[in-house]
Order: sequence, then C-alpha cells, then structure tokens
Amino acid sequence: PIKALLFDLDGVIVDTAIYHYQAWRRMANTLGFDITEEFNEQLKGISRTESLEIILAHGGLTISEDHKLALATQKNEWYLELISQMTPAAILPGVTDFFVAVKAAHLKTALGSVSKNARLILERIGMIDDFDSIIDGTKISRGKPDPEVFLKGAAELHVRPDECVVFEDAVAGVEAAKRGGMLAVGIGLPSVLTQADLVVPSLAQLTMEEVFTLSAV
Ligand code: B16
Ligand code: MG
Repeated sequence: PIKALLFDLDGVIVDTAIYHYQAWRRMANTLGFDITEEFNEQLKGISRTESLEIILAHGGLTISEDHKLALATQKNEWYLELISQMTPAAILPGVTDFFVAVKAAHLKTALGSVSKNARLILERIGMIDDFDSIIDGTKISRGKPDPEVFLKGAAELHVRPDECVVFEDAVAGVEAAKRGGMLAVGIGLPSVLTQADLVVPSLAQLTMEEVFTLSAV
C-alpha cells in the first residue's frame, strides 16, 4: 500500500526554475555568452555545481576550480535576491488543495530536493511545516538521477521505497524515483517524462483516488 508521498520542490511545489534561469543567464552574460530557456530545461533537478559545468561547456570555457567556486557563489547571491521576493502566492496551482487531501488520507510527506535553498523557499511560501521530513541539497552527496535524495526521505519516514510515490517535473528526478524502486508521478508532458507511471499537467489535475490506483500498476 502507498504510505508516503515525496515531493520535488522546483517545478512541483513552486516554480523557481525561472529564477535559476535568470541568475544563470546573468552569469553567462558576464562571461560573454547567452543561454536560452530551452537550454535551461536540462538544468532542472541538477545540482548547482553540475549545472555550472554544463553551462561552462556550453559556452566553451575552461576555467580554474577557484573561478568556478566564485561563479557558483555569485550565481547563488543573484538567485537569493530573486527568491527573497517570493510569497505564498508563488505556490503552484492545485498544491494547497492537494496537501489538504494528503493529510486527510493520513499519508506521510517528505520533500526531496537537491537545492541547498529548499528550506528558505519553504519558509518564504509558508509550507515548511507541511513536510514530515525535508531532504535537501545539504543532506545528500549525489544529485538526481541518483536515487539518494528519495531513499533518504523514505528512510526518515520509516517506509519502504515501494510504499512511496514521488512527484517530479524533471527527467532526472523521475529517473531517480524509478531507480529507487518508487512509483513516479510526472508533472509536465508525457512525451518528456516517459519513465513516469502517470503524468499530469499539474497537481490541480490529480485526485487522491488516482494516486491510490497507482499501487495496482
Ligand atoms: P541550489 P529541485 C533543483 O531543485 C533545481 O531544479 C535545479 O535547477 C537547481 O540547480 C538545484 O535545485 C540546486 O539548487 O542552487 O538552490 O542549491 O528541482 O531538486 O527541487
Ligand atoms: Mg524539479
């Protein structure tokens, strides 16, 4: 039976991808090249340091480790400036109602995000108390698609992986869930999130009944 739901943050609870994009783009521009929103897709669910490597490769740049650290720090400062403006209004459609249904169904909840800023974002949107466990970038050593972030969430909730459903908007995140032996609901397009057990456009289009039918898959 399904006992716990594990949620990705960016793209599922709140849309911070646009702020990551703006901050990375500002950094790329200072280095003399540009990145598009389409390019930004592949950075979703990928850690800060790995994202930087992908962007530098895209710009054809080879730089020192010290310079990389300085760039990642600068990007995060710009990103923090952007997210400091966030309020509960930034919560994505359907999330608040979905959490009411989750609590009514007595399911456990965990956050599974590779972001080191996850707690700060949950504070800003007033959802820090909605999770029984929070696994973020400060608690993991391997990013998605490695299943570590979700396996740690299941362990903290004292449930088995096959009793968990993961909600993810990123290809790397869905892969992490499946590699961890969990059910995965993709938030986005079925053509993109091909590994997911079910794909919906947003949590507004999903009922608890549909979630429970997944365990029969
Ligand atoms: P930070 P998620 C991920 O969050 C983002 O999707 C990804 O774009 C970002 O690089 C990563 O967090 C690290 O974020 O720089 O704040 O530590 O989707 O796993 O909730
Ligand atoms: Mg995400």
